[in-house]
Amino acid sequence: MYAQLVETGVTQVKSAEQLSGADQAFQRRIDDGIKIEPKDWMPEAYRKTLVRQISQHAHSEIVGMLPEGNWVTRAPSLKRKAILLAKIQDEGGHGLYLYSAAETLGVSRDDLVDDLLAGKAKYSSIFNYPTLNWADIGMIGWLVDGSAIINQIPLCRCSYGPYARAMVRVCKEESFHQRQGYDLLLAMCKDGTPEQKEMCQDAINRWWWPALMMFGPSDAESVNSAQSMAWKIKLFSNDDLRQKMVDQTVPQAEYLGLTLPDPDLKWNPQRGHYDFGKIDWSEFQEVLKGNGPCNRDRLKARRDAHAKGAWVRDALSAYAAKKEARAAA
Ligand code: FAQ
Repeated sequence: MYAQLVETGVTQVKSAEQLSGADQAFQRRIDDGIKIEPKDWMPEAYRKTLVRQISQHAHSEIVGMLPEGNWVTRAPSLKRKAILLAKIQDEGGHGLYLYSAAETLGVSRDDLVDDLLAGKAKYSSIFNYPTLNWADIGMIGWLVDGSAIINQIPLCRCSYGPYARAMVRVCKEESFHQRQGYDLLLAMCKDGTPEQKEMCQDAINRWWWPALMMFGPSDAESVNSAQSMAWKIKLFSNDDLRQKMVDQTVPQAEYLGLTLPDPDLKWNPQRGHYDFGKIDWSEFQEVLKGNGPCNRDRLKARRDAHAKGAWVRDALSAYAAKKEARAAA
């Protein structure tokens, strides 16, 4: 796939002759599977690519708490509420590890958060969709965390040490998140009332296509993939991971007795994969431009939370200054 991406010329990857001596030595380390650590020399473009991807990932975890947070007070039982709270707290933790991983590349967390609040930074398109009924919480666990795992397991082997190590724990937690989502849907689809099963069908109708969009634009349109794959920041292309998600999810949907909203979905014995219908990339582009159903609400919620937390940051700075003054005295 990497060769195909380079061939299509979507992204220009420098040939060995075009790379400087330092760049060549760096590329050899990557090719040999040696992890790059914060104090190692790295090309500026490698550093920038990592800051871009890791910070977008961190923002996604933080904004991703909002759609589920909407249901904490309305969870149908104490057990489901405790599970949901634990999951949302895990996502907050993932955001914090990821901001820390980004900081090892010489950027400040404050600047990254400012970019998010100013609407300058991207976060995953999926979190701009609303959670309208309780089954949506199951769909987020099953489909959204499910997609996140497929994307993130390879990142445990990516070339940048702090990002790869952060991903190990993140993936273990995402796996619990996916299981709890599927368990919730099993309860509604297998043991629930016909109305509850209908809620699940309604939810999958709304979440299926946005979940497929999470993997990013098609390989032909992905501007960053070729270089990121050469640097082993990404190990698989967007389309390969998306196909994996479809193949994995179809039998699980069948077991739930739900219909995926795609008339073109069918097993292709020649390819050994499911074929699926065309993704509406115009919808994806609109969401990225800020015009999804919840973009404005999500940013407002983050801005309000940040403003409300100002006194905590002030108190911590005052405490740190006092401690420093005491130590100096
Ligand atoms: N949404 O050239 P590519 C989670 C942008 S965590 C928004 O293919 P790349 C946990 C992309 O940034 C979910 N923007 O880019 C959870 C680029 O724009 P730029 C997040 C998107 O980086 C669960 C442009 O399009 N996971 O779910 C999206 O090589 C439940 C061109 O695209 C990660 O961040 C999108 N979906 O590949 C939390 C994983 N897709 O920056 C709470 C790490 C693409 O040039 C509840 N990230 N764009 O201006 C990655 O693997 C990659 O960054 C991709 C995109 C695959 C997302």
